Amino acid sequence: MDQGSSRRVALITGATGQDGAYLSELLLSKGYFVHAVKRRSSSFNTGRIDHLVQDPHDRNQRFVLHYGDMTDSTNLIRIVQQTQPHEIYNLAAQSHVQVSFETAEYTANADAVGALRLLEAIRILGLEKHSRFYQASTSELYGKVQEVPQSETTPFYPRSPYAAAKLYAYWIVVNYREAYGMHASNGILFNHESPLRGETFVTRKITRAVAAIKLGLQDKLYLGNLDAKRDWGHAREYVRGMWLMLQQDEPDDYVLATGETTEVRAFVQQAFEEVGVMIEWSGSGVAEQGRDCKTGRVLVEVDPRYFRPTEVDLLIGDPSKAARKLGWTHETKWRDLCAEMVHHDLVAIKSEQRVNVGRDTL
Ligand code: NDP
Ligand code: GDR
Repeated sequence: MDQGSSRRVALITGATGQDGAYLSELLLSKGYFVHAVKRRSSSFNTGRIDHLVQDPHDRNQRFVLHYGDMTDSTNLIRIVQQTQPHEIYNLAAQSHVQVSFETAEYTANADAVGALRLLEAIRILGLEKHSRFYQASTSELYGKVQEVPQSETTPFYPRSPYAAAKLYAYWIVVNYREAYGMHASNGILFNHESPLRGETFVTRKITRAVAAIKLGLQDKLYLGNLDAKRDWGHAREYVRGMWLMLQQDEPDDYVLATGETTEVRAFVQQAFEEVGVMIEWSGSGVAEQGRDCKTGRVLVEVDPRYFRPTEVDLLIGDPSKAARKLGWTHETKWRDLCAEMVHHDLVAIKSEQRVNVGRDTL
């Protein structure tokens, strides 16, 4: 494995996820040698990065996959030791908020202690001054609304095992920066979506369902809290912000967001409009329904199983520090993002043999 002496070398955990795929593409386009960590799985889990995988016999190979897991410190130490990365992007996490209520201990292990393991690997190997570190922190840290818009100075109030685990990760990054002089930064990223978004997050669940309903493959879309408001941006633009954070002379923490917030209900409406269906709402709470204005057919229903024990009602970020210091801004508006996802899913679902409607759709 010849990394080339002058080439920048990056290590990405969570490379098989939405952000990992976009970040891998970005770094490869910038000439980096990219080491990507993937978990062992009994089924293929590299669908988002298959187009980047190269023949290991190719002498010009610049994208290398490593088996790894955030719960295995010896494995992480070995990967960091072998790859000697200039930049480490810690994107791996059990990232589903509702699932974290079911798998709280595992989520803490992977998301909180996992970040610590990686930081310790850097320290054990004496790479504090060699490896810069990015931590995938989240707007879920803000949780219960304290102030809006939320910025780097807004107090945290986590509302889920996921957010509590990410809170630990946030602070351990700050602590290792201050204690050991590491170039370690937190990106406090608000929700970002794309056609690569996991199918159980609300935007993708909606766009896939709208496409499947349009194609006559699904009857209805069942959702939880339609009142929740999120600040949705495009994932491709957010990974650029991650990279910019590690190019700064000094490490710091930054919010990446659009500054606009939208109800889940409005996203549903917009997604249906993309396929020519206007939704009319009636009822409230668990009795709320969305009907096709023309036919009266019920297309959206509320199912309380998707309600969370504690909810984050409103997220809207203030990205002005990132704009000022990194020169980062978002470009894609949420309606265009929604359109891109619906049109992607219309094509994708046509090529699937069946839609896994009965599958876990949290
Ligand atoms: P995804 O859920 O799409 O990807 C998560 C990645 O982590 C996958 O590659 C997954 O592997 C991997 N992973 C999960 N558990 C482990 C583990 N124990 N060991 C090693 N790898 C593991 O998330 P996103 O790409 O959307 O998000 C990336 C990061 O950013 C996450 O940490 C998330 O919490 C955080 N974040 C995301 C935001 C968003 O809106 N997308 C906003 C703010 C923060 P596999 O493919 O095998 O499941
Ligand atoms: P979130 O994303 O919890 O914000 O975490 P998600 O898309 O899961 O939920 C957004 C909002 O939609 C409401 N909702 C539903 N959510 C899901 N998943 N399924 C439903 O059926 C449904 N109905 C309503 C939710 O209650 C919530 O209010 C995402 C993840 O990517 C985290 O890893 C990341 O840290 C944050 O974004 C920022």
